[in-house]
Amino acid sequence: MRKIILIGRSGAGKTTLTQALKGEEIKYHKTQYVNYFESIIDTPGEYAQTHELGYALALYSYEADVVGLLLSAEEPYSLYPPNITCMVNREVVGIITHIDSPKGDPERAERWLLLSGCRKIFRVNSTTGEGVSDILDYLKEDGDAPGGSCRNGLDVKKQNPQKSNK
Ligand SMILES: Nc1nc2c(ncn2[C@@H]2O[C@H](COP(=O)(O)OP(=O)(O)OP(=O)(O)O)[C@@H](O)[C@H]2O)c(=O)[nH]1
Ligand SMILES: [Mg+2]
Repeated sequence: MRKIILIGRSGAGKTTLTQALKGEEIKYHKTQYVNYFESIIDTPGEYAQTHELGYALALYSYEADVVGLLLSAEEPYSLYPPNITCMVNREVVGIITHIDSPKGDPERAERWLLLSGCRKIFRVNSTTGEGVSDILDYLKEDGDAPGGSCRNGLDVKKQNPQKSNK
């Protein structure tokens, strides 16, 4: 399983998505510091919203294989400047959350993320799990078992035990 770092403003849904990817019960928890799991790095929204703290995100991105920029479908404005993805030498994907919200506009969020430089964009409702398996499939590497989740922060069971975890 490739490791993904989840970045986005407070309330974008990083922790909820983390729980959904890990197959855990969805339970609100305010992120106070960077939570580092085997395959997921969940960051506090304030790090993305505060210039000085943003440097920490740049450093943590080097610990990941993929950077996930979250944007709620409800957000009228994007936190991400145009072409921000070129700032890191990692794959950067866009993740639209709250796609179930009646106030939301996933198409608008997609336009913001494309403008930021994201080539691949996922749409999720983390509370029901809709779209979450697409992200899991994307993160999977050769040798990872089909289906499953990043249970308890551990990788999905490997079919090939010789292959080391990332
Ligand atoms: N309807 C719906 N609610 C969501 C979705 N994702 C997250 N939420 C809700 O949005 C709220 C904030 O979600 P969090 O996952 O805590 O947001 P966060 O990005 O981790 O926020 P910080 O920890 O403050 O950075 C919670 O009440 C979630 O239940 C979604 O896709 N759909
Ligand atoms: Mg959080």
